[in-house]
This record gives sequence, structure tokens and C-alpha cells, in this order.
Amino acid sequence: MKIPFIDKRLEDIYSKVLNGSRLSKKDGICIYKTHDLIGLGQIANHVRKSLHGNKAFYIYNMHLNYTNVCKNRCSFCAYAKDDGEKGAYVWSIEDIEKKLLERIDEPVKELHIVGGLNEDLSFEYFINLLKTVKKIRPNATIKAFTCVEIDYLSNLAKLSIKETIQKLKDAGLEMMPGGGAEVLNSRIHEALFPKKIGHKRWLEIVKAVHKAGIKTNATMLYGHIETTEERVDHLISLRDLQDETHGFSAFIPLAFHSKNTQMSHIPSTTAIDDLKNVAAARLMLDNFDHIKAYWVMIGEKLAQVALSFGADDLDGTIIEEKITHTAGATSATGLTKDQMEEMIIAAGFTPVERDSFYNPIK
Ligand code: V47
Ligand code: SF4
Repeated sequence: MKIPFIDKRLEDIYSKVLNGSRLSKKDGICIYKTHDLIGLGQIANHVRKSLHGNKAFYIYNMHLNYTNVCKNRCSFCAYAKDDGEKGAYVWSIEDIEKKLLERIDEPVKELHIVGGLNEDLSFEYFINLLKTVKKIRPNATIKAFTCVEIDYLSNLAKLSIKETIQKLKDAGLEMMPGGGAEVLNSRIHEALFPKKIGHKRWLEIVKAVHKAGIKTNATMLYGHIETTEERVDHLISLRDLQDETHGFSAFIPLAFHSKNTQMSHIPSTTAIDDLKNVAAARLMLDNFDHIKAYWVMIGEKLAQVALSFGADDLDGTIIEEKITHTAGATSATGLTKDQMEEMIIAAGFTPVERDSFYNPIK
């Protein structure tokens, strides 16, 4: 298909994509810098359609954020609290049972479980948490804990990363979400989340997780202090690791929301930047099968548009999303299955309900 590019630099990128050649750092920077958003979108859509045709995936999922008490206090996070601070909470195993039982009649296929680093919780709590969830929801996949939590749990349990993963796996862990990487860069790490593990450690843990046979997602938190070059380097680091492990399932660009954070002066991301991040991911991450447009962060309407800019997945129904809504997200806190399907159909795609591993639900 011939694309009438306004920015002629995109012609080279399109030729590389058509030839199956890998895009360079310079191409990545051009993708972010171009003003030819429609031309860029058409290239990304070409790749998206060649991989997934007209399908757009979603999952019936549920988020469980077991505690918001966190010792790291990253400056971009509105969700975390100190112990004893107003609004701080920890769910007991009984609270978690209650939450699950309240919605037991719903066909939930995945439980997305993450929380803060709360020094009051023991390693046994996490094992009981996984076992309880599996007992109540034996047919739903447990996608839980970021590499940040895995690092913390290995210190707590005084076990190696490998042993920690094995214990969690034995208790029911089946997949891991992509959070915690933020931007894989030392400058940003020092400036925004110095208490959290750095990028080398994040990559080391993710590698160990993949080696243990657990698939993970990957994310990038954009729209704060990062430069274009740092964004592209982040994508290339993920692409390099994927070449080695093939353990990443989906990539999710996460749009920074600054309300109630220590960085509340930073304005919201623009629709143009949100779409560029989706397209950049689709084009740079040539070894990732799936790119998610996370409707919670970019809003339902833009997520529909993102399906034509490289994304093939809208994540899920969610219900009770906390992390982004505490930071000012104006999207719904959850959607019904019908709403997800209507969104996808209205955007011109065919909805496919999936499980955590992208198998269609019959
Ligand atoms: O790691 C924290 C981000 C992440 C803010 O793998 C913020 O399927 C925006 O990783 N504004 C957690 N973002 C969410 C996450 C995720 C979400 C959906 C699906 C999957 C998946 C993973 O949220 C954190 C951090 O990068 N975050 N604060 C904020 N103010
Ligand atoms: Fe804690 Fe995660 Fe928030 Fe950082 S982003 S303060 S690690 S909950």
C-alpha cells in the first residue's frame, strides 16, 4: 500500500518495515519527532493488521491492590501512603476473600494483583494471598507483582530471586504485569524513584522470571521528565531482552497523571503524544506480539483511536482501578464486557475476548 507521507523521512521507515528490517535508534527518534501523525499511524496500523488482522483483544479482569502503604514513595505516585497516614489501607486475607466473593458470579478470567512495599506484611501473607485467590477463583489466571515487589519479597523471605519466584509459582503465580520499570534510565531513576530498584536490577529480575517460565508484560511511564532519546533507549532495552528471552507478552505505554503527586505542575500528556507512544511501541518492538492501549490512562475515546495506531488490545474491564484514578484519571473505574465490545466495534474492529495468554475465550 502506498502512503502519501507529508514527512518524507517516514518513507525510509516504511521501507524498512516492509522489508522486515529492524528500526534504529535514529528511526525511533524520528517517530517521536515527526508531525506526520497520520503517516506514522498508517505504518503502525500496517504492522498491527499484518499481525492481528481486524482483531482487537480484551480480557474480563479484576484488579486487587492489596495495600497502598509503600516505603518507596516515588515522586510520580499519588497512590502510595505512609503507614498510619490518612487513607492508608492494608487488606487482610479475609478482606481479599470478601472482595472476591462479592463478584463471584462474574466471569473473571484474570486477577491483576499489585501493591505497595508494606513492611508490616510477611512473606507468608503473599503466599496465603495467592493460595486464597486460587482457591476462590481456580479458573482465573493470577497475574501478580512487579519486579519491584519480587526484589522486595526475596529480601523479605531471605531467598534468592529464583527461589522466591518458585515459591510464588507454587502458590499460584502464573504471570506478571509490566509495572515498575518506569523508564529504564539512571538519571530518571535518581530523580523520580531513587528508593526503587534501578533499571539493571529490573532487567535482571525480569530475565530470571522469564527463565522460570513466567511471562510478563512491559511498560513505560511517559510524559514527565524523560527525553525522546530516553524513551527510545527504553524501547530498545526491552527489545534486546525480548530477543534473548521471548518472555514478554504485551507492552503498555503508561501516560503520566500528575494530580496529587509531587510533580503536580506537569501537564497531562496530549492525545498526539499518547498516539505516538502507541505507534512507536508497535514499530520499535518488532519482537512483541501485543501492544495495549490502556484505556484507563488515555481515556476510552483515545483508546479506540489507538487501535488504528498500532494497538491490538484494550486491556480489560478492570473495575476499581486505583493507581491512575488517585492521580486524576477521568476515565471510568471499570467497564462492562458489553461496553468493551461496543468500543471495539465502533472503532471498526472485531472484539476477541481473551485469557491472559491471548487464547480466545469460546
Ligand atoms: O509501575 C504510577 C504507573 C504502574 C502513576 O501489565 C502511574 O497488563 C501514571 O504497570 N500516572 C502500574 N502511571 C500499572 C501497570 C499496568 C497497568 C495496566 C496493565 C498492566 C499489565 C500493567 O503505574 C506503575 C507506574 O509506572 N503509575 N503512578 C501516575 N501518577
Ligand atoms: Fe510504591 Fe509503586 Fe507507588 Fe513507587 S509507584 S511509591 S513503588 S506503589
